Amino acid sequence: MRAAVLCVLTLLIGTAQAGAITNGSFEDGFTGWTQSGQVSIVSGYTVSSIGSTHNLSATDGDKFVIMFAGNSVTSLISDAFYAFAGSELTFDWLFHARDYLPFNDYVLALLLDGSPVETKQLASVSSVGEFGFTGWNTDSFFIPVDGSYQWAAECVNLKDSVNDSVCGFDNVSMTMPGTGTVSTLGDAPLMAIGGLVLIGFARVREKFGSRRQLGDT
Ligand SMILES: [Ca+2]
Ligand SMILES: [Ca+2]
Repeated sequence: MRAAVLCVLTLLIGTAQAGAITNGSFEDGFTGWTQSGQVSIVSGYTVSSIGSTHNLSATDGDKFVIMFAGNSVTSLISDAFYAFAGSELTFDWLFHARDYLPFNDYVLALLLDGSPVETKQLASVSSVGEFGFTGWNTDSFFIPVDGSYQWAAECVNLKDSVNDSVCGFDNVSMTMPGTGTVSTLGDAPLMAIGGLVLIGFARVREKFGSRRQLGDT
C-alpha cells in the first residue's frame, strides 16, 4: 500500500514538473489561454512606420499573438500556472505605436498571484516615439516563492478609442534553475484565477490611469 501511494505521489510530482507553459508559443491558437478584446493569432505582422516597412514573423515556431489596443473592451491575454521559487518566466514582445501624444497608448505585462506581484510597462507611445515601433524584445519575471501565478498582458488605448496601437507576444516560457520544468493548472483553477486577474488589472489601472472615451481630452 505504502509503495502504491509513493508510486502515485511520484507520478503526480512527475506530472507537475513536466512540460512548460501550455501553448506558450501560440502554435495551437488560444489553447490554454484566456483572452478578450481584439486579439488574434497571426503568422506575420507588417509595420509601416515613419517611411519604412518591416515584416515581422514569430520568434518561436510560426505563429504569435497580436493585440490591438482595445476600444470598448480591453485587449488582454492571460495564462495560469504553478511555479517554483527561482523560476524565470520569459516572453518576447513588440509594440507598434499607431498614435501620437498625448494619446499615450501602452503595453503592460503582469505577474499576479491574485494581486499584482510585479507590473512592467513594456513600452508606450512616449517611450518609442509617435508612430514608432520596437521590433521584438525579450523580458522576464522571476518567481519569488512557490505558488500559483498568472502571467498576463494588456494592450491599452489611452485617452481615446481610435488609432489603436498594436502589441505582440510569443514564446512565453518558464525555466526552473537546474531542471527547466514547470507545471500548468487545469481549466477549473484557470476560471477561478481569471476573476482574480481582472481584480489585479483594476488595481493596475489605478496606477497607470484609466482610458477615456473618444472626444475626451
Ligand atoms: Ca510562436
Ligand atoms: Ca489610441
